[in-house]
Amino acid sequence: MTIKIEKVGKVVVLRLHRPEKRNALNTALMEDLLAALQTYDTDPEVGCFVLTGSDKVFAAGADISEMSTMSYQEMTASDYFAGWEALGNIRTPVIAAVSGYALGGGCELAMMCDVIFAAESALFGQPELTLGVIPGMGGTQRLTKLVGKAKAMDMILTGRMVDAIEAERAGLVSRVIPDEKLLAETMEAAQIIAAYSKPAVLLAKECVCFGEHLSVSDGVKAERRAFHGLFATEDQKEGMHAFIEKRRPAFTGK
Ligand code: CO8
Repeated sequence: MTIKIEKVGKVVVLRLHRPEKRNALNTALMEDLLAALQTYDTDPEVGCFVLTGSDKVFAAGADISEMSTMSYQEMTASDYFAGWEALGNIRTPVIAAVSGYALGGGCELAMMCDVIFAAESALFGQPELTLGVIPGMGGTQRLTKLVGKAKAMDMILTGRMVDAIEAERAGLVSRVIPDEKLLAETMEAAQIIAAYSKPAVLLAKECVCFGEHLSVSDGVKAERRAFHGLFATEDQKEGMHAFIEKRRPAFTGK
């Protein structure tokens, strides 16, 4: 297996594990990761994923050895990298906990997650031009949406790495955490998310994701319908009654 899987309460931790290749993303790793995400996504006992690597590297990008000899015909016939888009169909929130290098496809994989928490040691970059190619797993699109054209152009055209502080300032990551606390703080956030009503969490994620494709007014209408729909759940009654009764809610996902 190219990943390690651990379930802690309602959180599934997926650890990229190809240490000898700096967690380079080959086809086997993609298949292992997607299979795990798809298996647990529909499990009512799973409320959040944490995707992480090692202390030194989140992922050093797509596997250059796997790609290096491929022809144009092989690339297009296999629609190389298209498989990664399946990650966008995962409905349960995914937090990327990034320590060390997140380069090329590694940075793009982190950006496919819903939230990125970065260790102080994290380094993000899109070095594809140094290899004679361009980002191929969404980097030109997602990075630009997250950090704006100026910073995205700077990173993609020069291939330089940005550290965690610069990444946070630019809007690429949501938290910078001391290395030794990265996993603990990420798990704390993941457990908070996983304890909420799962239908509500799924809709919250879905509504935020709508925003990328809809106008604000269409997005607000879709959000309102989703909000109304939650009044068909027991968890809505539980959450609001618990507030009124001054106790902690016990959500069941129903
Ligand atoms: N692919 C394959 N193998 C890799 C990769 C990689 N991306 N990164 C590292 N490795 C391998 C090395 O070849 C080496 O293998 P070996 O021991 O057999 O020689 C081993 O991992 C260790 O590597 P280093 O000795 O370089 O390790 P360091 O700790 O000194 O350095 C770095 C770590 C800085 C991460 C360094 O390995 C590095 O720069 N890696 C490459 C980073 C990079 O260029 N990433 C972009 C890849 S391309 C991409 O992601 C998107 C492509 C989009 C194409 C779209 C097509 C449709």
